[in-house]
Amino acid sequence: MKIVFRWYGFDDKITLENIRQIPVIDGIVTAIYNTPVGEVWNFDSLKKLVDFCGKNNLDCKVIESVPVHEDIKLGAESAKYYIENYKKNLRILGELGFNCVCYNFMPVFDWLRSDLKFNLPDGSNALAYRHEDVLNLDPNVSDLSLPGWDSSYNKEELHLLLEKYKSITEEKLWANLYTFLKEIIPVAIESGINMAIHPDDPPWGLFGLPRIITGARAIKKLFSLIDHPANGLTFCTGSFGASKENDLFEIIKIAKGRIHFAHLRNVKRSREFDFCETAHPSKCGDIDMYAVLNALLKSGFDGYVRPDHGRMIWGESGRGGYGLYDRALGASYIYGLYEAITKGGCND
Ligand code: DNO
Repeated sequence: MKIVFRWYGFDDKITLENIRQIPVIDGIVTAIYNTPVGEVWNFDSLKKLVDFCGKNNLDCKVIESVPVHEDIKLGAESAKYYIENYKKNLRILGELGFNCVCYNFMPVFDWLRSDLKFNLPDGSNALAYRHEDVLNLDPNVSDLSLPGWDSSYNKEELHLLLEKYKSITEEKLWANLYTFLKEIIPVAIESGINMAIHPDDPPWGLFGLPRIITGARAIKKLFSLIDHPANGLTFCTGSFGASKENDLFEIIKIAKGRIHFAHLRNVKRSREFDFCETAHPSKCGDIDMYAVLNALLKSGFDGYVRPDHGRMIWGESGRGGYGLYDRALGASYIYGLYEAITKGGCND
């Protein structure tokens, strides 16, 4: 298992010098952020990232994300063009030694929260989701954007896109996912890359848009579409764990051998559909992080993990969920669990 840290590239105010001083970090997970979604990434820019990580003694093997163009999810005419570009990106990434690509298949919006600065009792703040607030948002008029999103649209584009999705049922979205996977998985295999789909966050439909990667049944279905380990999963405890319907241990069982990347973070659920993010340790939220990591390792997991969204602590401000301090605490905690589990001290 390798612990990686998300870095938003040269524009990130958190530097590799900062990151390499977190003693448990093996590598970086990053992406190219200034190329429009669907276009081919520049080889030299990627190489520059890889080399820079290397100079800082950090591995650079994981991409999060290569975003999937909406036309692919919509099954539009131009989907073919964007799928070909996706393949080109995978080939370039393979050539540069990347071996894991995280992506998602959520229509229009990536992860969604209603509050980017929810006050926790200890004076820190975190990301939170209140279903009622989200239902009251009209995506056509509200300003929706989150620091982690790979793309944002202007109002007209967004309106047009939402109109196009009116005819996309869950079934159609599954069919379009299959078309995409059928084309790209063989290229991923050739390029030595494991594809790791990120679950929908939160794992339920919003604004009338379908969301399909939501829990155990969906993951079974996903794997059966293309039965190859390269068609794999990013196991995100916070995304799956936002719904109390999801049994994380059942998902780990189903996804044995197919989890290539794990996002480990904790959430505290309140009313049905409402939750806030917390510090990583088990005692801070509803997820038993020890039990989850233990189950993952017992299932043979040997992929990448990263601390996920952190709180803002010690007066830090910046990209919501992606400050330095709390993610560094999270990484150290994950390493502590890993060491205890693998040294056998507290294994059941
Ligand atoms: C949020 C992240 C997601 C994730 C994408 C993967 O912080 O977990 O934005 O990167 O959904 O495609």
